[in-house]
Amino acid sequence: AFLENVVEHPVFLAGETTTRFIDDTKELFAFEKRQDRATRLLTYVADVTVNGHPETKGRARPKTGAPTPIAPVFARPKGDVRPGADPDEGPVTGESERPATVGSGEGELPPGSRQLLDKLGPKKFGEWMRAEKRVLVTDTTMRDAHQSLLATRMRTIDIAGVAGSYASGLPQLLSLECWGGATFDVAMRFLTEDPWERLAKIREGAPNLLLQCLVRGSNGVGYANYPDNVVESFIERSAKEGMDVFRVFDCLNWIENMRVTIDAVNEAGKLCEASICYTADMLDPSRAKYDLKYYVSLAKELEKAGAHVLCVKDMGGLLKPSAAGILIKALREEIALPLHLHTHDTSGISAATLLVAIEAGADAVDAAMDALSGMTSQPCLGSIVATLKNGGRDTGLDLEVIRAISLYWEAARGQYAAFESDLSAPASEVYLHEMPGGQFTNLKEQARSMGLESRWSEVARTYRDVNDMFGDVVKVTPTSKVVGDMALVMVSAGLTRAQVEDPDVEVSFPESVVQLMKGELSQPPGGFPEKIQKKVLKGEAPLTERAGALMPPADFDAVRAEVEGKVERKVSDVELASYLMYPKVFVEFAAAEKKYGPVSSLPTPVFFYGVQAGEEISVEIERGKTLVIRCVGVGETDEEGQVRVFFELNGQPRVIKVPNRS
Ligand code: BTN
Ligand code: 3PY
Ligand code: ZN
Repeated sequence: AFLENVVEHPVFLAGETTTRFIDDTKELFAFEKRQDRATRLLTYVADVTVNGHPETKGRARPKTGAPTPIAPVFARPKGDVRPGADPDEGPVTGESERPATVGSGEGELPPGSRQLLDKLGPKKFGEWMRAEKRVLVTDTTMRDAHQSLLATRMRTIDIAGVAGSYASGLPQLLSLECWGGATFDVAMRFLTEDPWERLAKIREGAPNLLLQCLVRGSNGVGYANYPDNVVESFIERSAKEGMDVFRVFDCLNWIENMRVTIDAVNEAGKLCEASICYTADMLDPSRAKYDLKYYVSLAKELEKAGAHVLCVKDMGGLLKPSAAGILIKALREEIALPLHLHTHDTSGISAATLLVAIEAGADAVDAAMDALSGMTSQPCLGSIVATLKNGGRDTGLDLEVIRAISLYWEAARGQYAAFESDLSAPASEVYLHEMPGGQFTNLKEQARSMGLESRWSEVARTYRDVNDMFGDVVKVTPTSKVVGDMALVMVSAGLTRAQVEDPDVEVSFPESVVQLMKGELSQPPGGFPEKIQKKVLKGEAPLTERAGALMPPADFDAVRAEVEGKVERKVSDVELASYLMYPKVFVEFAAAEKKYGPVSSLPTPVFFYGVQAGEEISVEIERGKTLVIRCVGVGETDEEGQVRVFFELNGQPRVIKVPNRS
């Protein structure tokens, strides 16, 4: 095993070994871990085969015979010698042979937005965006689309598996939104995956496209403020690992809560896209606090704060076409930054919003690949591109490529039937509750699990009541989660807004509501309504300053020692970053990873449902290292409650015993 480690080591392979190679290369001694990986993976496959996956239990199953997603390969400059690139043989996945760099040479990827950012730097890149005639397009499929349609459950193998197709087929894209938001937490918590591994794999597949992530200002990729140096180090680390564009927002549009992040993105030399979150209805005089002046003044402040791009982030899909036209036109006149519009199609009208915004001068728009677009997700990318084709603002994107990539996503989506919502039509109800797209399906699910399924319209109405009771707030993670938590408590306890506000009615508020009212997430201009805040905080004084600024900075060495104690091994810098964001989730993820090995490399149907007797799968656990796993049979449960699962691993018989927990 030691020799195997030596001859397979990249330094050895590159012929760059020195006399200190063996002494200095500690991973050469990691054979115990290497040998174990296959056994651990077999243990997982056996377990999920016998017990199922907790996340899919009792839920819809993918259709039998659902197709496997196969990433399309597009014609490249000649000289493409990747195995399987023969067009007569149909599409193949050839990611492993992808060149690590782009350039104009034969067989290499066409240069894209990433090369342009490298060349121009972030400030000039922003100027380029603003001067560009084409409508620039960000594809959100890898982040917001599955966050909004499939509860963020899309796995790395399905996401990164198509990155190379984008790189070769759609080099005109502005960016791939593929990371941050809820993906960070969900990857570890529900998918037993390392979010940093996802980033690395997408980065490798698409070295010519900008990668974009979503950051909740001082709430990082979490649900409340972190110490400033934790947010700073998170941004710095993400940039080092390959992130290019940071879309930064605050859940109450409080710019003080965004500055640390904006500064860190600038410090890292990356593109800072600061957001104004759109809420209410700009044209409704009864909610005058969110009028045109409000948004324009936020935009001006963000421009001053160091943004390179301004994002109009319509997380609820509340921006109506008429308002979009007025807003974009005004922003174009009042600030010099390029404008990037993000919306959701919950109402069914978002394509009209995009088109009016484009008419009014929007520089860039977000859309999702057809198969993952619409409803609570983004507008349909292919249709937007087709609509703009041959006009003055043609996106330059290839519709045939879009169709091929969308077919991939259609097949990928088919594997996640367990996470589909029952939403089957657009809903103007969104103008009542104003829930963000990413929350809508989740809250519906939460309501169902509490037995409130048949009372959804009450939940929606109550959600709005909570909004009004909290002072008519911006609703986006994490504030949206708080409003949702409160609404569910009220509906299930049969409490009205008047009762909740009544000092004489005893209410047990969810912890998230207490945190919100204390000011641990963010603060609205002028504070929260005093009456409800007093009742929630039971006399405790709320914060008047930014929560993150009051926290002592994390002592990174001490935190590292702490996590290494918990997981009983050294941790890498990215693992430390994960722990700083999600201490408990990371430790549990590390334990699951230790027990089950690299489960992220399992095909999705196997990850969620295991294998059947007679089935054979191949699993690439690292580049060029593939395990062939065949399930020979599954035994009966013995007196001790154990089940034997019989495998062949690369042709060798193996028996794995797992407890029957079902
Ligand atoms: C974790 O602890 O974070 C991940 C838990 C994974 C549990 C696995 S999933 C397949 C199998 N079925 C179960 O019920 N448990 C294991
Ligand atoms: C998130 O914060 O995850 C969002 O998608 C907000 O829109
Ligand atoms: Zn969104």
